[in-house]
Amino acid sequence: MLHPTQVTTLERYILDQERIHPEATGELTNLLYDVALAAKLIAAQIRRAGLVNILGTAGATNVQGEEQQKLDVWANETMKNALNRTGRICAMASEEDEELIPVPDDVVPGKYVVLFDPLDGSSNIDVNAAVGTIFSIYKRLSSDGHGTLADLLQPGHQQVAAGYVIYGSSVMMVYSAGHGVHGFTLDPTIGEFLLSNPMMQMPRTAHYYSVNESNFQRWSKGVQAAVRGFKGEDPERMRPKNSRYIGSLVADFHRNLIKGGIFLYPADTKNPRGKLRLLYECAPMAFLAEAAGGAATDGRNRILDLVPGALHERVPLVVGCARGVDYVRTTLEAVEGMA
Ligand code: AFP
Repeated sequence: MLHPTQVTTLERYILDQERIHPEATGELTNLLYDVALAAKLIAAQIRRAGLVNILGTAGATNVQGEEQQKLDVWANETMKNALNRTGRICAMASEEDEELIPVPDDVVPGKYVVLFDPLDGSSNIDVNAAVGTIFSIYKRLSSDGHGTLADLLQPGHQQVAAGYVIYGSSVMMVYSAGHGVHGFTLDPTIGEFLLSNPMMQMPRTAHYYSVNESNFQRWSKGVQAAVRGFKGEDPERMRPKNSRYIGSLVADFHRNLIKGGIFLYPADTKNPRGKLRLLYECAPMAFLAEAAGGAATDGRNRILDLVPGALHERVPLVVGCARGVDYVRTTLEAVEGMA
């Protein structure tokens, strides 16, 4: 048991990591701390959701045509306000905003851009299931002034950091700046994220698969074959797995990271490019998966190599334990041939 004065806070941990990596200037530390502050505010609001009668739809729809709930709007504003006047970023993009979000004119733009999904899985709030905030950080490509669309449309392998906050039975922030994946649990009594899961590793063997199987008839033959394999119909190549699906990417990914599993959101006839967004969901989760020893593909290509053409582009996603991800890729190749 650690004495309370021996615990490691998020700030202390990131600072220590920076000391190990001399190229670091401290700005990324502060940026991650800005995200953590927003996460604490969002967590506090989510905890109160059942009490203050703010549930329900805000009446608006977001750029994907999905119904927005009030907490989505609130979380989005909270993220923007936590980041926009810090001088550390030159632009942002959010799953809830159609266009690039510039920093105010009276703020000197910084060297990073941040992209985020402020409240992923928000349809789960009404039923008290876990939701999350996903973030992704890149260095700007342009040299100065306001950030541009090109600064935001970078392939995932150029991320300098990515992570998520899961608002579950406890609140956890999980991030990677490329050197391992680290998890911090919020201690609500002192309002600090404390190191709880250093150097998280995706288990080598997947015990679970997570997919919305109600889409089965809409999948390609290859995807159907891969999922049948997870159910035990391909015993020579794949051991049967247990199934778990929450419908909240952060929660499904988090369980697979800890217990060992594969998450899929494949293309289907209703969503021919998949449902999840490359920049706000797939690239940051792929960055974390790879940093933890796992893998992520769109079925054929490594997610981190995909070059986004637009802010809200969607791609199919297969992410989790490397062997399971590879099983999906090779099964697609065998059934459907090379693209
Ligand atoms: P919501 O934010 O609308 O709940 O969507 C959540 C999400 O983007 C992702 O977190 C889930 O993995 C996925 O959609 C669930 O989609 P299905 O409901 O189609 O399974």
